[in-house]
Amino acid sequence: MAEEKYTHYRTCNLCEAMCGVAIEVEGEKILSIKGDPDDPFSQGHICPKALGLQDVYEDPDRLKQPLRRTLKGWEPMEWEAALDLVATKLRETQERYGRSAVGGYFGNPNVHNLGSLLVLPSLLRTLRTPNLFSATSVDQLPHHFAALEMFGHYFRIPVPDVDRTDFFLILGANPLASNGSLMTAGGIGRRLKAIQERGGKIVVVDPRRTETAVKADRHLFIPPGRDVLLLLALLHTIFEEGLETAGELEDFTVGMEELRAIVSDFGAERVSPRLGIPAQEIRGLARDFSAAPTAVCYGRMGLSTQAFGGACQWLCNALNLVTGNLDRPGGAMFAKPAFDIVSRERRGRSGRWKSRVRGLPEFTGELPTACLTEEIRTPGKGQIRALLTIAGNPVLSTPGGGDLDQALPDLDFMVSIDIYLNETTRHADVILPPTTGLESDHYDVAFHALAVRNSAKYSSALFPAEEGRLHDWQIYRELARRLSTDEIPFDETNPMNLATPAQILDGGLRQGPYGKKGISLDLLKETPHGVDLGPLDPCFPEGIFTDDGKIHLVPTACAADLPRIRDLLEEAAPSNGFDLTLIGRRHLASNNSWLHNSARLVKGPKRCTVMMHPQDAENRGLENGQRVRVESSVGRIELPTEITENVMPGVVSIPHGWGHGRDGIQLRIASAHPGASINDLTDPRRVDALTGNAAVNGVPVRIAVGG
Ligand SMILES: Nc1nc2c(c(=O)[nH]1)N[C@H]1C(S)=C(S)[C@@H](COP(=O)(O)OP(=O)(O)OC[C@H]3O[C@@H](n4cnc5c(=O)[nH]c(N)nc54)[C@H](O)[C@@H]3O)O[C@H]1N2
Ligand SMILES: Nc1nc2c(c(=O)[nH]1)N[C@H]1C(S)=C(S)[C@@H](COP(=O)(O)OP(=O)(O)OC[C@H]3O[C@@H](n4cnc5c(=O)[nH]c(N)nc54)[C@H](O)[C@@H]3O)O[C@H]1N2
Ligand code: SF4
Ligand SMILES: [Mo]
Repeated sequence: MAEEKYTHYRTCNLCEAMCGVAIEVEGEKILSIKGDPDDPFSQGHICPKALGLQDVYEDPDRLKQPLRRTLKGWEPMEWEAALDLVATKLRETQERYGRSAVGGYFGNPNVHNLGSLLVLPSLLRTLRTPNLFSATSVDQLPHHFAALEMFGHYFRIPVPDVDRTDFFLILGANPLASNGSLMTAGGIGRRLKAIQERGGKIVVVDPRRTETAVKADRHLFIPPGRDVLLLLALLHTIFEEGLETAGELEDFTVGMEELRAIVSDFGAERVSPRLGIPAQEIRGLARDFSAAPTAVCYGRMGLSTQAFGGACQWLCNALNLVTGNLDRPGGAMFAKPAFDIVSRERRGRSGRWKSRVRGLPEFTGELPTACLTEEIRTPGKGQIRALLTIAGNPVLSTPGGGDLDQALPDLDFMVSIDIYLNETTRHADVILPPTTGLESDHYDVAFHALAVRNSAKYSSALFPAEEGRLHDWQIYRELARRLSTDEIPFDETNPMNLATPAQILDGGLRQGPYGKKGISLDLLKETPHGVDLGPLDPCFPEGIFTDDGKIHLVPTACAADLPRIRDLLEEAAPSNGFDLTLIGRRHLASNNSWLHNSARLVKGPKRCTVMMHPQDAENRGLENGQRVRVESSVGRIELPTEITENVMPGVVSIPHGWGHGRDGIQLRIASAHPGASINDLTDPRRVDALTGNAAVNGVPVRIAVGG
């Protein structure tokens, strides 16, 4: 008898875009994955990665049972024994060496996972260690920093109101490859096209002519790491020409005069030679931005993962504010999610402690990941001796990953909660594999809060967890229970310690801003395509969470970064023969380091190449496709060239997330497409001094012929 065919609707949780997918299923077999045209948010858009939902689910290399590393190799374990062992080792380490001796690193997929967002904090509370790290500080920490300093809450992050803007200034983001980031906007291509169709303009500033730059009305090349000068010069023109206006926020803003004084040093004529952009062009851009009926400046990865990340995000916000574009339709706005994570009680904190070795600052309970390796390697009180990684691949994703690869075997104990045995988890003593993707209930707790339109959507698991499998959140609970002490007990009678993520979500939805209007888990279950909750609304002054209720246009910490910024005005000495500057890039079909084990997603021309300008290639006598060695102050890798006018002279670009095929890993498809890891070249000492965020872009490198 033929099995029943049906269509399952859910949100793809692979990137931030929250696309609705329609999955056609027959029995236990997936027949197709398509965009869901009835999803009010994404309206049918998907990208090739959506197929990854199926490929990861069906991947024979995906782990399904706990593994323990022994002298004879990896051996399967029963869950009870594995959880007991992990808890015992972590507890023993802390009893012997103190709480700091257990470190944690949490990767990107946690933010795309309901169970992790709602339940992981309770496990971390039982560990109570100052040594927690995550992908945040290799990514968007500067956005959180600017949000906390200026608006009083680390998650009060403005998102560009793309659907209503008339002028979209994009710096260091490539949404046509990334599908948008800190700008959840399923179908960003359609939304960008609509700006142009209604007579608006898109300007892209990027050292590479990206997929997005090609479609823009204007693209400006900029040397990596100098955007802060451009932003200051744009503000300079605005003040000099009397174009500034805080609009409705005037009464709630402090620092306008201070900002005017700060930017006075950064006229377009002065910064122009450092940017290679004519002064007239800079002034014209400032005037166009101010004159547009609505405009928004948006800076992403290329602006935050560089040496001036914090200053850049501060100044993007400032530019939006002084042109009257903050918190108004068509400008930079704030989402109002049904499950609201932005509360006065949890505004976020910074600088409460510093990293032991280098003194980098804490931010909302975490230290910058750029100092993880040295905290493992440097002996003394507080050294990390046991490590817990969850959904992270820091060997490929964090600066100086090559060094971390060498340091992990020095740990007394390592446990990884991950679905694969990969470049990082191969060093673990125990791997605990949770269910994933299609086996889990899903709701985007984080990304609804960063979306360009308010909506709510719940996805039930498509397939039930197989017998004997645990969800991530069940693993956290089991570990927390076992780690509980008299000092930090895990209270088994506390309803929050018993509730499922779905129950916690339901409580939050009912208490949330649309609870009274009937939004609850039951309602969302009855609405499988999701519920539209309308365009973004202004939320200030109520949404300003600073102590004095004012927006701080010039936070003290940011002003203190100015001497470093002024140094950028002077020509720096070339660094030891490293005559090129390295930046990263993303490809539509990759997802950081972990979708390369899907045959459908890795097929096609080699992606892990070093892009360089024809002039730079000619000067070095290099040909297209030739294998070269790229060297930095910390490492060297080999990979083929890709000669193209799409990168500016003096700049080379390498994608991150490659470097597979290492010993002891069973990722059959990824191993056949190894590539090399850009993070063997990035230097963990290069951080944004203001926030501690890793500066993985703008790395000085040189190129030699390979072999
Ligand atoms: N040079 C350079 N470096 C970069 C970047 C760059 O642009 N350039 N980008 C940075 C950015 S933005 C980010 S976010 C980081 C990402 O850094 P990481 O998060 O450390 O790296 P990922 O490659 O996303 O690794 C995700 C891990 O999660 C596992 N995983 C997937 N799904 C699940 C699940 O459901 N549960 C569990 N437990 N595990 C799961 C995968 O197997 C993989 O091991 O990389 C950063 N590194
Ligand atoms: N297909 C795909 N989609 C993804 C991911 C993926 O790996 N693959 N990763 C997801 C994640 S974790 C994130 S955080 C987002 C990131 O989303 P985006 O921020 O859009 O990511 P990128 O494509 O890395 O874009 C960064 C751009 O900055 C440019 N750049 C580098 N240095 C500088 C600089 O100094 N100044 C300026 N102005 N530009 C610079 C680069 O050339 C690049 O075009 O993407 C998400 N979506
Ligand atoms: S754009 Fe992102 S959310 Fe949409 S289908 Fe692709 S990976 Fe999934
Ligand atoms: Mo990211």
